[in-house]
Amino acid sequence: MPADSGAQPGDSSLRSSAQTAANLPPDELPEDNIIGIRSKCPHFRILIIGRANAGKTTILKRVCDSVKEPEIYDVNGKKVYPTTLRGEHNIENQMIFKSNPGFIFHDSRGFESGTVEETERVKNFIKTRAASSTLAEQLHAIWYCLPMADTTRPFLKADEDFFDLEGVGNVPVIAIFTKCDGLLTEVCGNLMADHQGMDPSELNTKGKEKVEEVLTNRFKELQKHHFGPAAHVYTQGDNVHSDEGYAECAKKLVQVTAGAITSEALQLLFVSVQCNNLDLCTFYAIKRFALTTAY
Ligand SMILES: Nc1nc2c(ncn2[C@@H]2O[C@H](COP(=O)(O)OP(=O)(O)OP(=O)(O)O)[C@@H](O)[C@H]2O)c(=O)[nH]1
Ligand SMILES: [Mg+2]
Repeated sequence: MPADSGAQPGDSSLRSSAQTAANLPPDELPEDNIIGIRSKCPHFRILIIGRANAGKTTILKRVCDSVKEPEIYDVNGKKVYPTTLRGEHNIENQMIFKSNPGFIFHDSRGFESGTVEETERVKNFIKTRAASSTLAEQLHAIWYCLPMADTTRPFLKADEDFFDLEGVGNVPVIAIFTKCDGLLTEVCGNLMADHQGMDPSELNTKGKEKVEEVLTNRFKELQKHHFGPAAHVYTQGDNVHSDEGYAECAKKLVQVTAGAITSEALQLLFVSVQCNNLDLCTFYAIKRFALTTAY
């Protein structure tokens, strides 16, 4: 945990999960004002899962509006230096972007076939965090990156197994379809073959529509699992640094995550840690005002 986090692991004053607030006596419920919540839980904690090279760090950089690599801390708050090997991450480590220190990210290459050890680590991590009695130590959301570059095999069996995993139930999971430009190229190739001489702008529009349809169907497939994702987003464009579509994806990811959080206290926390999304803050401020003045 970074030195400036304010909260200490195991701090018994940070009582309870807002996700399970309904089971708590009234005096232990999380505060419903943002100063109270932030004093108990200064960070919003997200686990990002995805194969090596899936685009995890890229999407986090867009969400946190950073061009720099994140800083990494071990569980004791000691700074660690990342390995240069792709996909090698310690899920317990905490990644923080200086541009948006309200988020703590945990990084995992997930459920790749054959990596039983990592699978167990992810399961244990989720289980332990779920059992934590402090809001600050709990996991608040999971972002699951699924690269669409391999169009013939969009999901590995191991990925699908994740969405049947007991214990994930309380934490909202958002599916992020990454590297969709590969899918768009393939779809446009098929369209060109079927409609020779199609106008390039029409081809592009129709291609994008088709990609959206394919991804919606893939999302529906995932939703058939016991703990399917609450929502999905997808990256657009191959220039991740300048494409507007990529920035749009990051913005939508934040919006759908806010919408998927069922606890009002956690939703307030999530909205409050946004440094870069004024629209979202305004939307939830108005919504909250409307709800409180309606009674
Ligand atoms: N074409 C394309 N490239 C992408 C996209 N997203 C990320 N990339 C590129 O894919 C490469 C890997 O991206 P990262 O964000 O580092 O992937 P990662 O999942 O963090 O990888 P590890 O940390 O090694 O597990 C980089 O070169 C990115 O620029 C995308 O949507 N389309
Ligand atoms: Mg990475």
